[in-house]
Amino acid sequence: MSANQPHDLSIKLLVIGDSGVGKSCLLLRYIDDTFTSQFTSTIGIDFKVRTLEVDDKKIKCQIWDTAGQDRFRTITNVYYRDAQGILIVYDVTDSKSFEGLRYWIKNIEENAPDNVQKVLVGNKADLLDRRCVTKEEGSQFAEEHKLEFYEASAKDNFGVSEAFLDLIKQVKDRIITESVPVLNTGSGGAPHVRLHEQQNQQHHHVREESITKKPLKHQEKNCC
Ligand SMILES: Nc1nc2c(ncn2[C@@H]2O[C@H](COP(=O)(O)OP(=O)(O)OP(=O)(O)O)[C@@H](O)[C@H]2O)c(=O)[nH]1
Ligand SMILES: [Mg+2]
Repeated sequence: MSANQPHDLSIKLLVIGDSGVGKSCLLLRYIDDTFTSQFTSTIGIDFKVRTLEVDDKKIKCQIWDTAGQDRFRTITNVYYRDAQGILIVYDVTDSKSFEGLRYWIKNIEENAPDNVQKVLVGNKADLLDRRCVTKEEGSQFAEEHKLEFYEASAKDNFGVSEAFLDLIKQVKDRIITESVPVLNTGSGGAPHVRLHEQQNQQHHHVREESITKKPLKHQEKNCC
């Protein structure tokens, strides 16, 4: 499905974690189904768009790929504000990136909306002989912080679409069940999403009207 197709919901996701854990590669795998072993550290911030259908809803996902390097942290902090879902990534072969998770969780608490959805990803799980963070450690951290957890490999392509899809579903379900203010105040992402939903409801309403007109015409035809 192309990114420019009409959609029911438009959501913003953020990918965060230390430099080199594979954030850009996970996104590249999810959007373009490709992988590169070259390390081109992200400068500032980048984003990609994917539109997909989940439970009969067409969802346009704008996914922001942040730079893990310390020098960009002030820039990336700004993007938390509009995020409805966050993918937090560490590298299972790098214990420092696992320890760094505490920093990222704190950063979310300080900068992101309270109701932001989160998923934890332990990437590079293909590197069996270099692993130094066990699956149990990852899973325990996730449990402590009430996060869904996936081990993944952008390289060997496992766990990637599962993690993104889980996050997208969580965001979609929250938007649909939660009562979000209808007016776009210009400050956050959620009202924007609500606006899209509203437009879509109007669209449905128009369609309903055209359906109800049909039997009327039919009756008129019959009676004359
Ligand atoms: N073996 C293996 N290597 C990976 C995987 N994902 C990423 N890499 C490699 O890890 C390095 C860093 O990947 P990036 O995606 O650029 O890392 P990043 O988190 O975006 O880094 P910053 O942009 O600096 O924050 C690259 O050399 C990738 O090829 C994976 O699943 N398995
Ligand atoms: Mg990157």
